[in-house]
Amino acid sequence: MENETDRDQSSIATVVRAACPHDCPDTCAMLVTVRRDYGAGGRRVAVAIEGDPEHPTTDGSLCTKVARYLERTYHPDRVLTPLKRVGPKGSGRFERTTWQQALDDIASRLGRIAARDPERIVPYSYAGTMGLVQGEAMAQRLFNRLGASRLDRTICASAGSEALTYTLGARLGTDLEQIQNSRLIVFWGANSVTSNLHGWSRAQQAKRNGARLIAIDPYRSLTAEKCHQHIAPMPGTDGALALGLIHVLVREGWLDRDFIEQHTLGFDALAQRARQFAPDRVATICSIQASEVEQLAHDYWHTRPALIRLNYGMQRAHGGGNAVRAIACLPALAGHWRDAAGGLLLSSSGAFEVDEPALVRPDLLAGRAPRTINMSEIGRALAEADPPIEAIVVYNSNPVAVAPHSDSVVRGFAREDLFTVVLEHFLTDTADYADYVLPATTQLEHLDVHRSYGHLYVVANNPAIEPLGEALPNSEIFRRLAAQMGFSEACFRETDEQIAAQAFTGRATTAGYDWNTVRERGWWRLNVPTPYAPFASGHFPTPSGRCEFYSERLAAQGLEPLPDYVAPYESPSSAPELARRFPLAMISPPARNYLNSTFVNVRSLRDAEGEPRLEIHPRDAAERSICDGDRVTVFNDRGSLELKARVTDRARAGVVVALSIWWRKLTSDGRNANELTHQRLTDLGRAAAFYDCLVQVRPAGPVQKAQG
Ligand SMILES: Nc1nc2c(c(=O)[nH]1)N[C@H]1C(S)=C(S)[C@@H](COP(=O)(O)OP(=O)(O)OC[C@H]3O[C@@H](n4cnc5c(=O)[nH]c(N)nc54)[C@H](O)[C@@H]3O)O[C@H]1N2
Ligand SMILES: Nc1nc2c(c(=O)[nH]1)N[C@H]1C(S)=C(S)[C@@H](COP(=O)(O)OP(=O)(O)OC[C@H]3O[C@@H](n4cnc5c(=O)[nH]c(N)nc54)[C@H](O)[C@@H]3O)O[C@H]1N2
Ligand SMILES: [Mo]
Repeated sequence: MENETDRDQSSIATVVRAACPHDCPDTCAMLVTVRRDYGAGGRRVAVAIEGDPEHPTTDGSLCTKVARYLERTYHPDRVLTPLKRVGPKGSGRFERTTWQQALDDIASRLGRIAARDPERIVPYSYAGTMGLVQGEAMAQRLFNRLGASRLDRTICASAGSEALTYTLGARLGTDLEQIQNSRLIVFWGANSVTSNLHGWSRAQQAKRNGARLIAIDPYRSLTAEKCHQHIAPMPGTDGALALGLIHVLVREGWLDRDFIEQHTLGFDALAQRARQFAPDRVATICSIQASEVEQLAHDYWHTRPALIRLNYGMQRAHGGGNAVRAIACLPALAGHWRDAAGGLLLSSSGAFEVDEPALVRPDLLAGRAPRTINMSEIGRALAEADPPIEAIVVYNSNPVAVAPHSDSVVRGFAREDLFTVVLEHFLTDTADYADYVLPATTQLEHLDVHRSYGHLYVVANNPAIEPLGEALPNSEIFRRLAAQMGFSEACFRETDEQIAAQAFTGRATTAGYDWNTVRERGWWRLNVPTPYAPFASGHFPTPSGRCEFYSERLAAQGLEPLPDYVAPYESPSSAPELARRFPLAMISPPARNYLNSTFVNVRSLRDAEGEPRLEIHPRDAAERSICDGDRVTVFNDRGSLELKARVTDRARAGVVVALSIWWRKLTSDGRNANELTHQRLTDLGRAAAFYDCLVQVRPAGPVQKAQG
């Protein structure tokens, strides 16, 4: 691959095929240009990064964040040696230590706890990398072997995922590569300009071809502002809106009766349920116009192909699961699955037949069934779990910044009797509470293989450079820890190559998967037809083989079997007393230049984002004597934080928007939006309800003091 004959040149360029590791539906194929630096002992140096122009969905472009991946990798603040705590928890004071000392101590501490009760050890991880090798493989093997508590990974998508599974049978949807052929695209709780750029560019193509674009979002997001129409319901009311649309479709007979007859279950019951959701009532619940409901139903029936680009932003409220269920009924009712460019896309990850047992080896549990800790309730679990949590091992996540109800999360991580190990690139808000920080490699320094939740390609990641400093891949850290703990099973000696080679089952959609071919080529389209129209002729992978409006499986659990409207925990109708004191609904969706809390410490991106702000509608601002640029205090019974007000009608009246997720330690008051969020869970999927949060706002600082 490399031509190194000309040693007179200080460096010779080669191109390495890589994958973007981040939690985003686009999972881009990347090309990393590498030179050998003979001045530095011949080490490889990454000098450029770009999107693979040949990969159909990446199409040669990266987002602004990942275009800065070199700045992140070579960041002067990278943790490059193991660190041991010397200051109080949270102070971020560490001294350098050796791998041997760190692994010795960690293994003996975990070993002593495990000898008494392994469930007192808890892993905490999410999607810092989406890779199947550096994600859960070696890590879960170790935790399964130990018999540690299991982690319910609910912080993002589980309400919507379970809703799809109950309704459609799996996380499947429209092929992203068809979006440009749609005539109507509804962005429902989806800020694609920010969170799905490569889907958005196809939507723009559709727009140029005459398609109509509609956004459903309480906030005029970067996406909503570019759509032809913007419907702005109150957060957490989407279930009512969807049932209102079903009401109109049924009332008008705008129904694909053949599709309903052949491929759905429970139509009569659903129609009956929808009768309760006349547009007038829906308008009141959502705080929109009844005519918006009527018009949207009309357009949805009369325009074909019609695609709903649903995204996870709308399921972060109490009723998020039921809302996704109601919305997922729409394409079957109107027959839009018949068109490859119609239907609905929330996730495509179910199309990848990942060989979970080979990767995470549940057999190592040897019949034990350890308890499960819900990651969205980590604050409460660290305080109340019985038996108590004595050790937590964090990797691929930054819970102190991203988990709800910071006050309880911080108190939990501050426990002096908690033994905390954090595998990280940087001293994040969470790493500051660690007893040991272990330096992890970035995507340029390790090997991995990726599926996607937006497109239908496996993407390979070849290491572009050697690990910086003493950093090691997650897989290698867990491998060494397993060896140190004396675990001799052969799976703990498997190489990253061997894990990548076993990642998929090699049956059905992944038949023909061959790691060596994929790593050379960079990416590989699943063994599915082109275009892929998963439900064009039914074949829903539910127990009945139909799109289940009515779900026996939900009924069997004593849950509501039909989609219903479940009001937010915190809203004027469901909590009137609370809403009197805290009348504004706060949402905190991702800022464009960050990826959750990743990239917040990259200077150029933080400069682009400015400072933490609260967007507030002019009417709500005027009522509180708040002017644009003022510092404001945002508060509820859980806490308060200070932000800079931006008075703008981007936030609809009654809603305030704090784009996120800031590092607490990089804000003026050391807090972020999760100071105000709570740990109550969604109706399905046991997920966090970040956007179900009432607050009050007042001018901050001297003004407030002067008023007494
Ligand atoms: N640049 C960037 N891209 C990202 C991320 C990032 O942090 N930054 N995060 C990644 C991750 S982990 C995820 S899960 C996805 C998230 O991406 P999306 O699924 O698009 O979700 P959000 O950005 O949370 O919310 C999308 C939109 O939903 C709106 N919204 C909030 N509440 C409601 C509601 O109740 N109803 C409706 N209809 N709309 C609502 C928000 O105002 C927002 O504009 O993006 C991924 N991509
Ligand atoms: N208020 C509010 N809170 C939210 C959200 C919101 O919209 N509003 N969004 C929620 C959502 S959708 C999500 S998905 C979660 C995201 O929560 P997390 O999954 O915790 O995501 P990040 O904050 O990006 O943190 C990932 C961390 O993993 C590290 N990392 C990356 N790659 C590697 C690696 O290879 N090895 C190791 N050891 N570490 C690595 C990064 O440096 C980073 O610090 O946050 C949730 N929290
Ligand atoms: Mo997420």
